[in-house]
Amino acid sequence: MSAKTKILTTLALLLTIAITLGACTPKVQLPILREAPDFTLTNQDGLEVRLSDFRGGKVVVMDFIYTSCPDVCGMLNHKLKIVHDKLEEGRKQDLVIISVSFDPVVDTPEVLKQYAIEEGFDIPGWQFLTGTEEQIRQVADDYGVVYELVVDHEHESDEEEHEHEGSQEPVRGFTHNIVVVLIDRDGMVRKTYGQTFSLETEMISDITSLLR
Ligand SMILES: [Cu+2]
Repeated sequence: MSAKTKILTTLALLLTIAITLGACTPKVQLPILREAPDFTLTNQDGLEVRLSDFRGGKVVVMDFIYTSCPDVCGMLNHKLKIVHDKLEEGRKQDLVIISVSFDPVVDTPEVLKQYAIEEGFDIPGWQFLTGTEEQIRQVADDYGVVYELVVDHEHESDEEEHEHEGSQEPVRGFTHNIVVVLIDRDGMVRKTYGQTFSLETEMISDITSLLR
């Protein structure tokens, strides 16, 4: 056998081993990053929800939003809805989606409930959570979520002020980063997603790997 043939034979052998191994191991093997910090908040039905309640059974995907966000938060939740819809029927009940609102002043349980219904997010297992400002700030800090209330007084209209009472309201919103956390059945953080992630090739296969 020439040196070249030997190398080619070795490569072919390695490739065969790689394919064989690839076929019988899960595609994704997410590392265990840390224990998910626990919290107790209130959901859209006014019930107390503790993150650790899901330990020992459910995979949790959690994002941080506010319902009056003009763009990003709604898009993010629509992505999570797609994830839920694409899971196999038998696995859906093992996934819990948690959306923590960092706008507790506006996002009361009633507002969260209404939002969930209007946006088509009122599916079993999806928890929309709120709490006191201190509680929310603590949870956000624990998960690396940064948000800040921005009140734009420039949009207060002097002309309309006398015509419509409501027009005196300044424009209110939040600047915030995007954090989506994936927690396994044992309450361990396995991945954190930021602004950009692929649904099909990343998040869905990550979640599926944890649901096995
Ligand atoms: Cu937003």
